[in-house]
Formats: sequence, C-alpha cells, structure tokens
Amino acid sequence: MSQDLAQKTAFITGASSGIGLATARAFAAQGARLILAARRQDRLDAERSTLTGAADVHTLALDVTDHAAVERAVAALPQEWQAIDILINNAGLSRGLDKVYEGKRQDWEEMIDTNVKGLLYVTRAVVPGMVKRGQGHVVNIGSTAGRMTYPNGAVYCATKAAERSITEGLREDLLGTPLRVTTIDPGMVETEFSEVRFRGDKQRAAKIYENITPLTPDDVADAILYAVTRPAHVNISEVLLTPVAQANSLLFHRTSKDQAK
Ligand code: NDP
Ligand code: 8X3
Repeated sequence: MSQDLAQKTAFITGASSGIGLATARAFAAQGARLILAARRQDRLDAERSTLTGAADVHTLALDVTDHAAVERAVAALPQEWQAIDILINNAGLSRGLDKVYEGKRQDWEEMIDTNVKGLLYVTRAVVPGMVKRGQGHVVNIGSTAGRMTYPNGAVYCATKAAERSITEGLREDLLGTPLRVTTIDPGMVETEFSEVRFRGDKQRAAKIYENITPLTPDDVADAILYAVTRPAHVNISEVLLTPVAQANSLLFHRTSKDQAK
C-alpha cells in the first residue's frame, strides 16, 4: 500500500524558495502538516496562501548553520508539532564559480557550513525522535554535482559528495529500524540557486538557463513525493533526475553554442 501523506508532519528546510517551496506545495496538496524553515520567515509566511490543502502550517526562522539555534528550534516546537514523520534536508547554496587555488575562503565556509554541517545539525536534532517513535523518513537533497565534479565548482561539488556519503552512512546506521533514507539528486533546476551563487547578478544567473530546458522545482518535488509515498517496506535509496538536455555535471546540449559554465 502506498503511503498517504494526509496528517503526516513534514519538516522542510529551505522552504522559502525553489525546490523546498515546491515540495511544501506538493505535500500540502496531499493534506500534510508542514513545518517550514528558512532564514527568511517573512517569505515563508507570504507563501502560506499558496499551500492549498495543507492540514496545518508552522513556520520557523532558522539558519541551519547555527547548531545551537537548530537544537533550540527543534526542542521548542509546540507539542503538537514534535512528532516529525518526514524530514526534507533541502536548505543549501552555492557561492561563486572559482578555481580551487583562487577560491574565496568565505564562499567555501558558507557552502560547507550550510550544505554539510547544516544538514548534519538538523538530522542530529530530528532523527532521534523518529528512532524513538519507530517511524520516519529522511530525504536529503543531493545533486549531479555530488557524482561528478565540474571545473570551478570543486567545493560545491564536494559538499554534495559529502551529502551522498552522509546519506549512505545514515541509512547504514538506521538499519534495523523502520526509518527510511533517500537522496534526491537533481541536475539543473531553475530556481534562485544561480542568483545566490552569483550574489544577485541576475543577468549572469539567467545565462545558466539559456538555450536549454531545465528541470522545474515541481519536477523535483514530484520525485520527492514519489519516494515518500512508497509502501512502508520500500526504501527509494536514490533518485537521479536531469533535464533531457543534460547527461551529467559536465555535458549539456544547448540549442546555441553559448556555454554558460
Ligand atoms: P534556492 O536558492 O531557490 O533555495 C534555497 C533555499 O535554501 C532557500 O529557501 C533558502 O532560504 C534556504 N537556505 C539557504 N541557506 C540557508 C540557511 N543557512 N539556513 C536555512 N535555510 C537556508 O535554491 P534551490 O531550490 O535550487 O536549492 C535547494 C537545494 O537543492 C539545495 O540544497 C541545492 O544545493 C540543491 N540543488 C539545486 C539544484 C539546482 O540546479 N537549482 C540542482 C541540484 C541540487 P533562506 O535564504 O530564506 O534561508
Ligand atoms: C546544482 C546543480 O550543476 O549547478 O546542484 O551544480 S549544478
């Protein structure tokens, strides 16, 4: 029997934009209860009206890089929000496209603190409760970048390779419990990702998605929905999805010769 999300409680990090927001909407349509976290709580609250069908919504201003804040926020959840069934570790970012020997330390730290340490902090705060209750599903958002490194992207790619290892290790560590662990690894998805990478340079960001049809955040949300609604004995370990015009981290087919990367 496939799993029903109605009244299930899902905690989604990075829900103020892109894949996280699309996932919140997809889960809402299935009647889920949503804990939505991001640094921009105003954005989360502004999106409430788009979460059609959600059984209930709780928003949290949370910076996943702040381990004390993560622990506090999870411990302080109101009683009726404490039993988290599904954790979507989606919060993440890239900064810059630079050669390793020319990269900026601040960019490296931000990517590693968010994509690796932030994922660990949230997992550490949420998963013990799942183990205690004997129920839970952790979905981590990886990337094609974690499977093949591209030039000028070594540190971002390394954070997604770390996500892959951590997901694998978590699955091993939870063996013998009913918990499930999945990594969803998208290729190019049009979100605010590139605008964040290029620190607000919209023109440079737009070039990434030129002459190619990228994935949409809804495409990724659909894959997440598939993974979490399989029967309880089925673990979807990994989903790798790319636009048809992308073979891997390095190979894209653009309708013009302009290569953005
Ligand atoms: P967006 O920039 O649209 O969304 C990123 C989200 O992460 C935002 O909601 C942002 O919220 C949140 N976030 C960033 N830093 C923090 C933080 N320190 N604490 C809490 N929340 C944070 O990008 P995407 O939707 O594309 O990215 C989502 C995930 O998907 C990331 O892990 C990314 O690496 C991954 N991914 C993206 C791909 C793409 O091509 N777009 C492809 C493969 C994977 P706020 O700023 O409000 O805190
Ligand atoms: C995001 C996709 O190719 O920009 O993980 O790294 S890519």
